[in-house]
Amino acid sequence: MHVDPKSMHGEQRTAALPADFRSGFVSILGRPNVGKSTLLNQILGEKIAIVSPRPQTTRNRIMGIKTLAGGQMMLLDTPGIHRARSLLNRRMVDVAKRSLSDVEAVVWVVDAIGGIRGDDQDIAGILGGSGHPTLIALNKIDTVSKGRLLPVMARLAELLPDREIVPISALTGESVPLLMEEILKRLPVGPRYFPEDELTDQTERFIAAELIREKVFLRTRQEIPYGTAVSVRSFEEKNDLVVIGATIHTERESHKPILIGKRGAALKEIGSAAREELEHLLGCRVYLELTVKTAPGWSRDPRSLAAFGL
Ligand SMILES: Nc1nc2c(ncn2[C@@H]2O[C@H](COP(=O)(O)OP(=O)(O)OP(=O)(O)O)[C@@H](O)[C@H]2O)c(=O)[nH]1
Ligand SMILES: [Mg+2]
Repeated sequence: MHVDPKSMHGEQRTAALPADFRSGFVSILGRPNVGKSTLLNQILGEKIAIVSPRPQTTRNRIMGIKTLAGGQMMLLDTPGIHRARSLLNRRMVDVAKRSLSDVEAVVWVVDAIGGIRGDDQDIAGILGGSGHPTLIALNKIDTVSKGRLLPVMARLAELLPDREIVPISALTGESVPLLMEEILKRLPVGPRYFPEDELTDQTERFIAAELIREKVFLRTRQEIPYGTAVSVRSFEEKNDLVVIGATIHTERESHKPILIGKRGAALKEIGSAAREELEHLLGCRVYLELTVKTAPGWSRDPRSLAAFGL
């Protein structure tokens, strides 16, 4: 997807890149809920990856492209790595681990509030053996005192020695420019792969489905969001209006009335919250038609998972 199609194209596209222009793919890894998607959005300055206070929000690999004067990085936001039991969660963890085979560098995001957990130890083990240049982003420093960071940093240095640790806040943006500089230093000299106004390889349809899923994550409780998937049935541009038809698939019949709410109130709230963000992202008016459908066992069925990119 592009941002602002009228931006600076011609001039800069033909201008020669500096001889030391760097480029490459970078995986953003970490356990669930540490702020990987928030970091991607902060780096891009646009929201392309959905965020929620619950773990296991991101299910797919999401690429964001950041072009700077000195280089271009293709950042891969990934699902959180954890000891997964269900088929859906195992597939998600596989997506994250597989991203390592496509990248030149890794940013390991660690949660300064939550501290180091068993999943972090597993990740350190994976990264220690991977041979990729790795930076550690110690995130959420807006909420902890400096004194509390030190023991976490010491533990990280034990788990994965000799890697630069950059304390950041993905939420406020504090030290994120410094992190970007450090990422760039670790990439090889290379070409600019994408036009500089390109933001992501995700389609508008995919982002629309994700934004709807985010609103379900934010507005429903317990296991409901985890048993929910969203697909876009139709996406039509009509003059200055985009008409989107989407289906919320829910694993259980009993979740359907909760998602729909009294006289459709809950579904209406989900729809209007998603529509508002879609209008901002697409830069035009959006008409969103949402329906809820029961799809028993979709998260345990490999064919259904494949339909959702897993
Ligand atoms: N205070 C604070 N909260 C943050 C920061 N970064 C992320 N969060 C919050 O942490 C929660 C999880 O953020 P996400 O970006 O969805 O985390 P994630 O690592 O992508 O999570 P999964 O996709 O589930 O693996 C959200 O409530 C964010 O607002 C930060 O720098 N400071
Ligand atoms: Mg995420």
